[in-house]
Amino acid sequence: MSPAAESPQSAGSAQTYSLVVVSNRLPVDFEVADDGTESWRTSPGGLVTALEPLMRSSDGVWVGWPGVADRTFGPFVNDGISIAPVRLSAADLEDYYEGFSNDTIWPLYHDVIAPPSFHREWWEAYVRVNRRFAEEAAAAASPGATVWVHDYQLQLVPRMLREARPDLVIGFFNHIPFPPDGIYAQLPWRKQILDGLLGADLIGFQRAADAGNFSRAVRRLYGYPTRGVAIDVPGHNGVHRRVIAKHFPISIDARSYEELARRPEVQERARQIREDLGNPKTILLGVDRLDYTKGILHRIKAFGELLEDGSVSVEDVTLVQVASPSRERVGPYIALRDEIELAVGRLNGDYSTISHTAISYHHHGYPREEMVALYLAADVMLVTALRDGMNLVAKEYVAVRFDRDGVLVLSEFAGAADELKQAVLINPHDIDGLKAAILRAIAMPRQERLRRMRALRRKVFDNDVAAWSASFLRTLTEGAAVRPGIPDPLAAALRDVTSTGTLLVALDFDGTLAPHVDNPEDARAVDGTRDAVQRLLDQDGVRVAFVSGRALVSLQHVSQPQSDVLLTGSHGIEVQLDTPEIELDLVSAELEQLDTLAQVLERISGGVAGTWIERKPAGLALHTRLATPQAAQSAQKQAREQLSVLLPGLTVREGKNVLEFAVRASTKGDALERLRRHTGADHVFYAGDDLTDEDAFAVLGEGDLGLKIGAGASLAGYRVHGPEEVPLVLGMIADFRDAAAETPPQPGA
Ligand code: GDG
Repeated sequence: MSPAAESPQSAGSAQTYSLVVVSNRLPVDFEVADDGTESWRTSPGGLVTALEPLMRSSDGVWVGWPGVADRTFGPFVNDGISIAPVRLSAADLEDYYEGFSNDTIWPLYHDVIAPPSFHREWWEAYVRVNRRFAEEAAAAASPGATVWVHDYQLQLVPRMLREARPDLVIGFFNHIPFPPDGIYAQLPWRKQILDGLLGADLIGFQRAADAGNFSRAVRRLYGYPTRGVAIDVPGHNGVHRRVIAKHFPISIDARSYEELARRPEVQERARQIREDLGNPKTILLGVDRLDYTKGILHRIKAFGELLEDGSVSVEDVTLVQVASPSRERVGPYIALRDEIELAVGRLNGDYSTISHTAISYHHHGYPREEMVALYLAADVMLVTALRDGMNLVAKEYVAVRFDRDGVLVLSEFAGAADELKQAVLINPHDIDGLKAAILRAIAMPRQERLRRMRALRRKVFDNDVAAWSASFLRTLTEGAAVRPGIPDPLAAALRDVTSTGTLLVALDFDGTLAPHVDNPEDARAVDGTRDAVQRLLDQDGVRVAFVSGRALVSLQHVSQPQSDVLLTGSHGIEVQLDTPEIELDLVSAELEQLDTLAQVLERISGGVAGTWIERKPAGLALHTRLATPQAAQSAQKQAREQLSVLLPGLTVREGKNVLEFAVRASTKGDALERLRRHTGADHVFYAGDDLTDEDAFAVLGEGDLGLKIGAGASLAGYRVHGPEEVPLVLGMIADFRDAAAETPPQPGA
């Protein structure tokens, strides 16, 4: 696409989004061709692939730097993804990116393989640029939005964001290792960085050891209590905020790699590569960014010694090394390139023949197809990192090998070693051990190769990048702490929206007015709810409704509503709107479907402990709250599969530990629309806690207000901690209306 028009002001977008991803680089690069043509090029990485569907479907935006200095771009949409570019000057790049990020944090976090440089002006640039990213993210986030910040360049953003926007749910993922305390403690700004990260609700790491290192640093430098993955951070008002620090090993889009590998032209290219190399018996392959963490020199040394002592010959074995250009203006990288190229040159000078090259060395970036062809051609993949957060190359090699052949030699210092245990694991510092591992890989019998690769592939395909991002976001939005009390922005919005005009106050019951309990019939609203509802019922121009997924008789039983509360049950299939009777209509075909549904679910539930059936007027619910997670999953899967064949027209709805099937499609959104028509309200206030309440939030418009109870991704504009806050909120609405009624209208208002 063509570039968005440059805007003279800040790139901050007026539009806001419920999901904001923040990373140093955007998933698109700004490019200027030789003829001066400007364009945006998508740079497809695992992260984009993982987040793309989510970004498209869930109203998301990506905030980051577009890869060119000193240019200001307005927000734009590329390939269905909203983009909010952050401007960086050439000086920012030098000090914040090349300096503090890549020459202070990167070497420090990778076990000081190279000595980190500490410069105060770099730190100042890091703070300044992090603030810019935080401001852009805050401007792009809608009320209560989820913000996911990525990587070591942006460690101060979570705290800055929290201060600017306490309503946000904030996650951070660190793609590189987090060092042990003895090393971390060298950082002059060690406390500021920890504080920056602790602004997040969830901090994700690649390995359990990284999360442990982080928690220990927090304990030692701040003395905050930590238990397991939880860290209790003292807040201003004496209330602790719980932060979770946990490992979420990143992965790749394994299927897309296999799909590429299966293409005939890619396989043909793999054959061609082998032929061009002189048909050696064994191709060894290394693919890395040219970086001192990757152990490229150790690999070359081991291979050189194998040639020298005659264990392998250049006719039989070739090492292909792709070292893609990286951070070419950072001092240690310039020196490393010289060292590697000197070593490669020496070795080739000593051992190559006219027909066979010892090391086929390439300092280029290649298209992904070429990388996949190289993986396919390689008999042995060498991943010899001295320290690596994960190492995606290892996983890509495994994903590509649909023939189940090939041997992965993997450093135990790469995060991937935690999962890929069937690789040949090595310590790259132990050159003799590395040589022995290479020889073992070259000679490994086919049966053993297939057995290992099969197990490796299962790991990589079961835990792909979609599973990774889903698991991170689930933990973030379900587990993230929402503080008790009424946030100021909510109070202000309540005043704006609810104090005048006719108002419908529609409330979900379970999880909103009443805490969730094991036995649904025991659910009761928290103290103070009844009085607060009564105050609203006594107001002029206010109607109150309960909106529930429960059957209406059950809702009546547990909520014991005052007689003028409007009721809708079974997601709007049953209503009682100023009538003595419950209204419901089902045709005979629907009644028959209901019978079949009951038979199927009873059979499944009978076989799975901890599950039970709840009958509803137009459907049935399969509850799994008391089952083990595996049993719950299996029961739900059976129900979905069997019913999708027997009764394909059913409406299926998933809630917390419950799967509901209905013969009549209706949602809480339908219920709310009906209530709005019935009451003719100017404004609607809706509060709910569950996935099914999202349908109601979805039908709210301008002049309405949605309140999500508890954590979790939501379309609602505001959230509170739990049912305890709801009577307070209802009381505030009554207060605001009382106050508005007492204040005479202002002239001209
Ligand atoms: C950081 C962490 C963590 C490389 N050369 C070419 C090319 N690549 C691709 C590879 C792979 C990616 O770049 C490199 O990922 P790695 O994981 O191996 O390493 P880092 O770049 O250091 O990444 C690391 C990762 O973040 C994710 O969290 O695993 O530990 O250091 O996908 O295939 N791709 C193409 N041409 C090349 O020449 N197309």
